[in-house]
Amino acid sequence: MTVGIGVIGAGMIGQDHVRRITDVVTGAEVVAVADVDAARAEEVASRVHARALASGQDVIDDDLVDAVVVTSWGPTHAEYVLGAIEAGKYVFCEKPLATTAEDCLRIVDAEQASGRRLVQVGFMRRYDAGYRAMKQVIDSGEIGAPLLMHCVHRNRSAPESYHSDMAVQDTAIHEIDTIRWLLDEDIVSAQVVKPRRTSNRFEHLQDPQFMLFETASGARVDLEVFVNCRYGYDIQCETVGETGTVRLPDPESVWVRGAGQLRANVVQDWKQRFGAAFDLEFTEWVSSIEDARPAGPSAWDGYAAAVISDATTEALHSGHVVSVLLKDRPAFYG
Ligand code: NAD
Ligand code: ISE
Repeated sequence: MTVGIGVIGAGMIGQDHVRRITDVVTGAEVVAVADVDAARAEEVASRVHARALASGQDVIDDDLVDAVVVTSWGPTHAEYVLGAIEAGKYVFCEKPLATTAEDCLRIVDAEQASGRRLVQVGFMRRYDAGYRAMKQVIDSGEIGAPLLMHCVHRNRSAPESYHSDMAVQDTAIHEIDTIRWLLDEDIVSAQVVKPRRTSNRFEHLQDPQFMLFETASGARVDLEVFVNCRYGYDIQCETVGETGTVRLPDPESVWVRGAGQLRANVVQDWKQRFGAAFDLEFTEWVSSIEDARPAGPSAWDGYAAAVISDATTEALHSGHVVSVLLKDRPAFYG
């Protein structure tokens, strides 16, 4: 069986996923593409001999489309995910699932009403080899109960359109999901500390930010978000347990000795850093559709991340520790 995929949103990551589905993943083919920029949709569709359709809804309704990939701007995600559920089609949605917790809940409710797991959220770190190895160590009990986690999320630079709330909504949302998944528990409170700001930023931006999370068991997580670090794309994570620690490896790079120096390169963007994770994410997603057994990050994970993100945004503005108030997880989500 070949899974026919329709892509809504042919921008930076949409194009990368179109290439990936075509060149890397077996058992799937891009059959339709839509973008509000019709010329862009046409161009991207033509690269893979797919059809450019007039709207996202046309992609959802198309008979050749078995599954939908949503890679348009965040505020448009909810409409397309709800449309795909309504049509009874599997849908992979890049983060965020929706830009409000209310919209995430509407998706969770609609999916439950449909009676089947149809939605997967693009939290690709769960597919990164380093994070997977870290989870294995934590789950094995080898380092004892996790007590602390230290995380770093650095981007080389952020455009003028990037504002202070995006440090959590767009950037730290990856760690929010990763913390929940690695520790297998929810985050119960958030706090944001504002350090001295880098001069390499647009005036309106608070950068860096220092976030502190507390989990249900009392473990504490600190996260530095620094989106104008200038030197590269740098993701770090160390979990400290009662009897040991486990740390994410740096991406593979050769060591160069010369001119009196010993150096290794730093990757420059998320495409390079998580390319292999994205490949595996799509490979496993397509297999899960073939087997009709969805297993990746769920709509519930998207909802939880949105609620935690809202609490963290409130913490940024208030300067207070803000509690996270999640609804009870329905049995539907295991
Ligand atoms: P982008 O601006 O490059 O692309 C978005 C595309 O969506 C544009 O071509 C735009 O014309 C199109 N679009 C906007 N509204 C639309 C609509 N209503 N219907 C159809 N098309 C529409 O943005 P991007 O960087 O590709 O990001 C897209 C999404 O992917 C965002 O939600 C972003 O957060 C997410 N993203 C995830 C990662 C990751 O690491 N997982 C990395 C980058 C982006
Ligand atoms: C971007 O949207 C991503 O998802 C990247 O992984 C993250 O590092 C970046 O800060 C976001 O803007």
